Amino acid sequence: MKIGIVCYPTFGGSGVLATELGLGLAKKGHEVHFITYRTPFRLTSFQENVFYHEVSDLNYPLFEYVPYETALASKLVDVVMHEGLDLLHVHYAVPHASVAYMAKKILLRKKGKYIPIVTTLHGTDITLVGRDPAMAPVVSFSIDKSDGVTAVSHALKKETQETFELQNDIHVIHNFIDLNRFSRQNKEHFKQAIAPNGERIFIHVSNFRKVKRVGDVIRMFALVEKEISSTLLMIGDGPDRYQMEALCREMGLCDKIRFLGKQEAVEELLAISDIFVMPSGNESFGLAALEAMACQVPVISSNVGGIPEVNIHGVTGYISEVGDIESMAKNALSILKSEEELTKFREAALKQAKRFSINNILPQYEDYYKKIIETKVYV
Ligand code: GMT
Repeated sequence: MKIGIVCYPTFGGSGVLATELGLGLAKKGHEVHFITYRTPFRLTSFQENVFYHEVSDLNYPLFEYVPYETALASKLVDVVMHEGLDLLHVHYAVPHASVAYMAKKILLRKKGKYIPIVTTLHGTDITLVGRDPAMAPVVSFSIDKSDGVTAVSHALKKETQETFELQNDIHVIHNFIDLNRFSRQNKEHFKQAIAPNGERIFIHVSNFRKVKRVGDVIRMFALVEKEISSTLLMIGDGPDRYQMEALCREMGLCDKIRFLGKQEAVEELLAISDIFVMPSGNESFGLAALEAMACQVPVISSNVGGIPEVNIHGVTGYISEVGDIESMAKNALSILKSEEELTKFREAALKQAKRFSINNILPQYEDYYKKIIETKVYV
């Protein structure tokens, strides 16, 4: 198949998943065209069957904001026509679903070309941004006008159906992981540098937005640290980082907490970690938690959205109510009470991660594409 992929090229989970999906499809012989405003950050090297089309940034003194949607829709028309695409798969509904619908209509009317659209809902495109009255009418309309809609968890499917009155069905395809890349490698020298006195290593990876409740990571860590000598690695960057660094200073934890910023090889940091912390206020799946589990790191998380579909309470880690840092700290300590207990959780985390292996999930997308292409409904 010739597949066009539209996504955000940044560090967010939807962009990561879209890029890994495209690369995985290309490896299986499909031709994949990424269409976005910057090279997706995991698209690091040349790969056969992979093409990248940059959406031009048409700046004009009149514009306070460059009309990206118009430029993207025009680019989609161009790429679909000239590359002969069979399907467009757009990741994150806002604004990609409505832009794809616009391109589809133009192609049909002007060129007589039918292009099916699959929209994947990732989370905040529904739970935060999409449901906002400023966006909702367009988001719900364009989801309904997609030929196929997938959601990354059952929880997100349910929430989408509760939020909008949709006619369209939603098919659940979970996030996936490449177990060749995300595995527990031996990085003992690295561990020595970070935890020279055998401290336990906690890790948090996110884009430091409000929804991630990064302050809860620090506060729960402060409770744990009173009991067990530990260090905390903070990976990623975003709007809350300044505030979080200030919180560490206020709490006198600067020597225990390291802010490492955005990291490409996050698997190397996961490989030396003992506990992954994800206290999010909203999380449709929790790809970062899955990456940790694949590296045999048990997860201490909140219980929102799709997290319980990934992190099994008492088996791969623990889940607590949002904001309950006492429970999170208690759970972390219970995993770390002995080496045997930690090993038990590590093994279970890996076993669970294997369920979400790219080898199991990618064929679900291929089957879904085939079904959508065959259905050809002129909506
Ligand atoms: O909020 C983020 O972490 C980024 C966001 C995105 O769309 O880029 O991630 C969402 O999509 C991921 C991939 O499907 C999911 O694993 C994350 O759970 C989801 N984030 C939220 O729902 C907050």
